[in-house]
Amino acid sequence: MRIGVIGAGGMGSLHVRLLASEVVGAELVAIADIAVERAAALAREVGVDGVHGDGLELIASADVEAVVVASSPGTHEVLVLACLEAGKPVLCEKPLATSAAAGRRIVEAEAAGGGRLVDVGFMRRYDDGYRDLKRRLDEGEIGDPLVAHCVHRNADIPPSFDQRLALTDSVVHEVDVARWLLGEEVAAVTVVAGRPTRHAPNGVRDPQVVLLETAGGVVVDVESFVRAQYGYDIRCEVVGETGTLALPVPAAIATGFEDRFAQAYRDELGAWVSAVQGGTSAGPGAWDGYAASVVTEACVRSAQTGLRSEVQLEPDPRSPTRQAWPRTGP
Ligand code: ISE
Repeated sequence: MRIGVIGAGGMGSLHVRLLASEVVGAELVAIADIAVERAAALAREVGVDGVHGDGLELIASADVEAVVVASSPGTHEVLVLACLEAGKPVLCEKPLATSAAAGRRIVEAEAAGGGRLVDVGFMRRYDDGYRDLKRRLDEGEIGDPLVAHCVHRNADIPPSFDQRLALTDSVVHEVDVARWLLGEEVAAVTVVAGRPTRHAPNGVRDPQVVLLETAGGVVVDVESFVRAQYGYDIRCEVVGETGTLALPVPAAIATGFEDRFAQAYRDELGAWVSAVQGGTSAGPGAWDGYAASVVTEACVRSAQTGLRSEVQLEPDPRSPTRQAWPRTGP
């Protein structure tokens, strides 16, 4: 499958290097970046001929059959909508869009087109540890889930990171994990911040704890700590009626998400290519990206007000009669 990647920064480079050498069925044919010289340098590195300074030009190229969007989140909506207009499958890095309204526009545009074309880069669904946890949960090993405890610690984050990004770009992973593991939508959120670290980025309440309440009553607490200094530490435990399940404890603390989730990123791309080639869909789609954006917007509101914030999802246009929640699966 001839693939173009939009974005030659950190995430785009990660996808380019995997697609160029480790993903069966993928033929990388083009790279785009607004800093075209950055796209050209990456293209030279992996031996790709197609170089563009405009993602829309890459999408329009007849040589590109499918697109990975890994540019800045503010560009995602226009690029994903262009892929839908062109009828080209797209894997869009999280978050799908920078607002719930933008995510909704993508959901509606895809529904209007009649087919599934959008996948979203919630790659933890491809991590072996999370997949094993979900399998055992679904098999009923611990009875009904009641509570979950999540830890999401970054050693450090870019200076541009602000309070909103801590929720919409970082905690958004646990929002998707909660929806996917539990098969339910999130109905309400509460953000609580205690003593900040002296290393906190400007205006970021770091660490902070996010309480997610699912439509079925499960409470998920998420510790978000974006300047933890010591390493990249991801934990997840689900407590059920008869026991508990947790991610395996890694032998060593990772330095960053690229190494902690190297297998997940590779398998995410492989599953996407295989699904598109087979005419099916693999993982999290536009609805999951939209739902996560609605939840993280509620988190931003709760962080501002200090109050519990309810989540209001509009009905799924693909299945108007289906309740927005509880839903099972993506
Ligand atoms: C980053 O964008 C990612 O997606 C990482 O998986 C996450 O751990 C990090 O907090 C985000 O900033």
